[in-house]
Amino acid sequence: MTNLPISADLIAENNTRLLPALEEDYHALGRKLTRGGVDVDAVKTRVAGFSVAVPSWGAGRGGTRFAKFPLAGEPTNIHEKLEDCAVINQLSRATPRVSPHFPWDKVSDYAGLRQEAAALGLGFDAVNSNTFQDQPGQAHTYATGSLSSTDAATRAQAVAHNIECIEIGRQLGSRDLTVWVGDGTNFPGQQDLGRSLERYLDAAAQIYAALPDDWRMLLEYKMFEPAFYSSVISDWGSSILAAQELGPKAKCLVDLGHHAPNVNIEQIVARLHRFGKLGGFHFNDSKYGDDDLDSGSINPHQLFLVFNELVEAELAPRGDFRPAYMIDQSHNVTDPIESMLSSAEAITACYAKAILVDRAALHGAQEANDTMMAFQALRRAYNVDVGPILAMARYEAGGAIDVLATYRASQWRPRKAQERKAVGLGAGII
Ligand code: AOS
Ligand code: ZN
Ligand code: ZN
Repeated sequence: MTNLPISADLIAENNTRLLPALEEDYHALGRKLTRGGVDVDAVKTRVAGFSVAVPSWGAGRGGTRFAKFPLAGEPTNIHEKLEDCAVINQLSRATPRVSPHFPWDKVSDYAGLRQEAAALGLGFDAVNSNTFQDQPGQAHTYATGSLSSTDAATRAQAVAHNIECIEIGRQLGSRDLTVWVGDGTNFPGQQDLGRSLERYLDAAAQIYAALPDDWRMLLEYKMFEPAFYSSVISDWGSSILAAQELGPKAKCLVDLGHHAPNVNIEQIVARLHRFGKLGGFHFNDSKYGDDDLDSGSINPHQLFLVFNELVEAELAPRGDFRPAYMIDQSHNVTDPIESMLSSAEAITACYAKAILVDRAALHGAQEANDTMMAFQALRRAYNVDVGPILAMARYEAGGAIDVLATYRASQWRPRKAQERKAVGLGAGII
């Protein structure tokens, strides 16, 4: 039995007010799309089937290395984080799974946690391990590396933690382990660049060996930070080479903020898919580095082009193509619930626009080397305001037509500010 956090009456009240205008806009868009041979209801059905996971840590306020400004009423533990994630899903109907992070989300009863999530209408997505921070009472420090450490006992500890994450994930109903390591160096000569990768591969193989048959290990790459001279898994090349060496259950994970500025990420997506190694995505946006800004807030066109490749991949799947989509953002100056509502909408909108691309026209123009018409096939779809399709899909699924207005009307955060204990440094990432 589900027990959703926002009053169904409040959602209904808001929707009743907004429905006449939405119906008008939806039908007007439907008529326009029909002229191009597109059935708006069919697009809506595909949009309704799309979902993206939210990260448990994203429910808390993020920060920078300079400061973190907690928000009154933000969650301080996994139970409160789940409640907030349930609000996001109840209103958006697009985020039914939470991606947990260990040991941050550690509890004594994982079967109980799974039930608690289910009662809130949520399941669990990829489990994230953490060997980029030391934990209280930990025997060996990760100060100079984890899976690639020169110290065998440190590597063994990092491997054991990842295997524990798999075990926890099994109890939660997850099927993916995401591994991101901060391992790397700050000085030329600090470590042997070849041997550190060798040690990483050896440790990663031990984790891989512990994966259940239907699980995948997602290797997240990142160019720099926390290491500023070299990172062990710095780019998609390192990630795919490692994934190929580990085996078929190892895949690559693309975080949009983990590349050098202006890198053609959509091309990376196409490359990874070509080799059956596209495993997952962390959505965010960036201006300078791994800024973890809200999806689509800086470069929505890039997000659309990424989805254009993902739709191409859907049409020509290789192996078990089931990308794990997750929002990975740091909400430093907004209410995290509002940011994730807005981001889920931005991400889904880009998926909808990519569906609208006239594939026959695009492929025909590509074959004929008609550059302008190929570009126009993308441009036409990008220019469509798909808002009414998303809103109608949400409405029909029981969500809110206007997610932010309904959230604000619910007074969720002010109420939680009264009920929840003060956060200290809070639950978000720094
Ligand atoms: C780090 O930069 C990566 O994006 C991780 O995916 C994630 O943000 C981290 O595991 C949470 O701290
Ligand atoms: Zn990430
Ligand atoms: Zn990141």
